[in-house]
Amino acid sequence: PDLQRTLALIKPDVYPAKKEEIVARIKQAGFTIVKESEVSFDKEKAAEFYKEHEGKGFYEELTTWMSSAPIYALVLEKPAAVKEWRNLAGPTNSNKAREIAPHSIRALFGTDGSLNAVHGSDSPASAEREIGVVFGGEVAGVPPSVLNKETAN
Ligand code: YYY
Ligand code: MG
Repeated sequence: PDLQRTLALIKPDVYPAKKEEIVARIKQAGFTIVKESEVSFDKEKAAEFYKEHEGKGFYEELTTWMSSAPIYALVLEKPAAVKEWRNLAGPTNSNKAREIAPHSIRALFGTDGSLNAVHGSDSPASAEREIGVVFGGEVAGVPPSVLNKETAN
């Protein structure tokens, strides 16, 4: 099956404290980490990243929070990566996640409906856009074979 890429973010509520545990779960689930880096959003970058939510009640708080401290960004690759990473992350609200997906990352590491540990792109188109916002486009446009060489140890 064709490989696909998605964007994962480890958010300020759990970064850096839980980063290693979360990355271990990502690897355990069979994702290839194509690129990873600590990043800091300023308010404008957070607003661009979450622009689909502009105007919603939580937008101001969300973008302020996501620009308040460093986060950890990863480009993940595997077949059906977008859906697979959303499944591993779990439902948006960590309290709901604990009810219906108790082994998910948001169930295990998140707090509530806002502080929920991780981000996952919601479609291949979102993944491409978000990878561009975070990594400046140099990942989205480059074939996996090249990228994997660049990031190999
Ligand atoms: O894609 P996902 O992160 O699962 O949820 P979104 O509906 O895209 O919302 C983005 C982000 O905003 C969510 O992870 C937490 C926060 N949020 C919130 O604080 N309050 C809400 N009612 C909905 C979302
Ligand atoms: Mg979303």
